[in-house]
Amino acid sequence: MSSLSNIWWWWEASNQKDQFTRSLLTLTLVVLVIFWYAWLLRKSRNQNPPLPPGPRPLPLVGNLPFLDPELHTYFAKLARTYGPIFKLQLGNKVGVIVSSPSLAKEVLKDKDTTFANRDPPIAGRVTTYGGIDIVWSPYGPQWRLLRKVCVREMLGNASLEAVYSHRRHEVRRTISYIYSNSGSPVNVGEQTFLTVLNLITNMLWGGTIKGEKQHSLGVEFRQVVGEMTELLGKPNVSDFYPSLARFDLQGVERDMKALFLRLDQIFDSVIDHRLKMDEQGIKECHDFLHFLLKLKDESDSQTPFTMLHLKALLMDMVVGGTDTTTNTVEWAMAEMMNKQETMRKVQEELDRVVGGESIVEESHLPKLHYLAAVMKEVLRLHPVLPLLVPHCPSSSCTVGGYTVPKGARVFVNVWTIHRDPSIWESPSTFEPERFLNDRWDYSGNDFNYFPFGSGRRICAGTAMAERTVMYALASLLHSFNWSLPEGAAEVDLSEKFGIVLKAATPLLAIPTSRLPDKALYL
Ligand code: HEM
Ligand SMILES: *[C@@H]1O[C@H](CO)[C@@H](O)[C@H](O)[C@H]1NC(C)=O
Ligand SMILES: *[C@@H]1O[C@H](CO)[C@@H](O)[C@H](O)[C@H]1NC(C)=O
Ligand SMILES: CC(=O)N[C@H]1CO[C@H](CO)[C@@H](O)[C@@H]1O
Repeated sequence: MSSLSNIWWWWEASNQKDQFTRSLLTLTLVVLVIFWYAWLLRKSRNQNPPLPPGPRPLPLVGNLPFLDPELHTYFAKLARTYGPIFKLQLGNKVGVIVSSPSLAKEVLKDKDTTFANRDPPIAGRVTTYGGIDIVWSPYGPQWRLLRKVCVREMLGNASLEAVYSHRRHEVRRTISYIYSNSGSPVNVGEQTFLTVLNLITNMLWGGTIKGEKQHSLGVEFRQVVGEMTELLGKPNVSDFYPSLARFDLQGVERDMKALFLRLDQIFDSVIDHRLKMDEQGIKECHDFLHFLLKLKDESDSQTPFTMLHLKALLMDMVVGGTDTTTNTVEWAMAEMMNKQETMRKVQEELDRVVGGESIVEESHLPKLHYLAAVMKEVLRLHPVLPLLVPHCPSSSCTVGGYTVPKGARVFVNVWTIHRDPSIWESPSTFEPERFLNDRWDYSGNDFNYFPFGSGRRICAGTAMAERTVMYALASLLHSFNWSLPEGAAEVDLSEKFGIVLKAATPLLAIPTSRLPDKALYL
């Protein structure tokens, strides 16, 4: 007590009474401090419910040093140790990884409104004019407007139907190109990417760019989009230490900006060209760009739609639509190269439904049940967004009995769920037959199978993805037999994680024509 009494050094004790009061005050203070401390302890212990379990973080860096770039398999491994919900301390941010159907349902359905938010990484913000697009906008009226515009004017059934001729034109052009290369190896991913890109840009701005220029633009796009999705998937210091972001230590912002500027210039030149065409009264193109420009001119200030919003939407369609579709087609072809009997069954179905004397049309697609099962099985084994797009709760809430703090980055590991042996029989075998019974769909109602996500943030392009993947696969397999180059015994099916899951080795396969009438290839 004597050393504690020293805190009263400024209160000169001149008599006994003063000394007594002083001791009494000291005692009261000590008791108060003890109570306060006990209260704090109780509060922290009662931090109810607690945060999810997880590997012990190091001071300052947390679990970052141990992060494996193949995030989906790394997360799957940790889930085996820590359970279906676990936490990683990623610098200043908390990452929460969910890997069971019931917890996925809690996040994407029961607490959908809370989790329908995003925390855009630097790379995402740079490429989308500050995160003002559909993918990265927070849940709210702005996001709703953008999403509605895209679904109604471009990605819905009716609009898709209206521009079938564009898709047909591009797919036929690719088939004819592959035909002219019969017998030599074709890079399946590259050809598909060019087709899908042309198909999407055609839907976006019609025939504004044509011919030779279109091809060189396509090659450039593929490179830029590929690099972008790779950067988007890479964990980066600036994201985990927002206070360090302005130093851009790894140069992500710089690299991404350079890529972004190349696309931005392309958009600018297309828009310029269109505005000039409109001025000169050259024929009106009723495409998506036309609609967006009109929307911009009529925009009210409550939920604004500016030139930047317009370009951000173009970016979403180009970046979100191409790599995803392409990789699904490439995975399907790769899996079938290793399982010829599946490929033969698809071709038999095509011969039955389409026949050998005509070409595949989109109207055939609803009758191709076996091919649909192949696509579903590919999306099960290789969901192109294996962790969806990270969600971010707008307030702290409870999931699976644990607290998920506001602002956490929530990854739903759909890849793990799609390979869970308690749900799927021999989960790592490619077996389209399991989807023949029509029990599974990907509308987001089933939390055992949701390659497009679920809830408010479910993929906006599902209808288009489905059509494009089916149409491309049907045309490739109806027109050609495919074999591996001399010396290649099997296709390497290992995966490489960006934000998009790609084949680690690009698929090269040799086409030979299988339709007797050469006119069907022109
Ligand atoms: C096989 C092809 C595709 C797959 C597997 C796929 C899957 C997904 C997934 C898993 C999400 C995230 C859902 C979530 O956050 O929980 C997503 C979001 C999105 N996708 Fe797709 N997608 C595909 C193709 C497309 C296409 C072709 C387009 C458009 C042209 C598109 C546009 C979008 C957009 C705009 C979002 C953001 C939605 C939002 O945040 O509100 N996707 N997609
Ligand atoms: C769009 O078409 C697909 C099949 O062609 C159908 O299953 C789906 O219900 C349609 N969606 C709407 C909104 O009409
Ligand atoms: C295509 O492959 C199948 C099965 O391998 C074979 O029976 C058929 O003759 C091939 N078609 C042509 C035109 O080579
Ligand atoms: C954790 C990490 O280092 N992530 C990546 C950040 O971005 C650069 C590229 O700009 C990558 O090389 C790093 O691997």
